[in-house]
Amino acid sequence: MIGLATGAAIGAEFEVRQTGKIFAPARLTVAAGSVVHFANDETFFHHAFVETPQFAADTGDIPPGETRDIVFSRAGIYIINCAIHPQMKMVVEVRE
Ligand SMILES: [Cu+2]
Repeated sequence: MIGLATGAAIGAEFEVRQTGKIFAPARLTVAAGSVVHFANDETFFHHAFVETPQFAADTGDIPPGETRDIVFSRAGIYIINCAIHPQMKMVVEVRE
């Protein structure tokens, strides 16, 4: 169950591409417990992270052509940033 933007079941998987120095899609709605795969389609590093009082996660550097996962365990609306490209942002809405 990859790539669906809405209607997630618990434990569903989603994919975000990092390409053209953007996250695609720019917004994703998932159920709590879902895993999001962050795939780097480019020839340089990306690095996705989220830091809020209620939830934080960090993929570390993602080499070209590789994928790192974040499990969104807690409901909320989170801005995902790239530590390397400050202009790169997306929103993940996590529902109960
Ligand atoms: Cu980046």
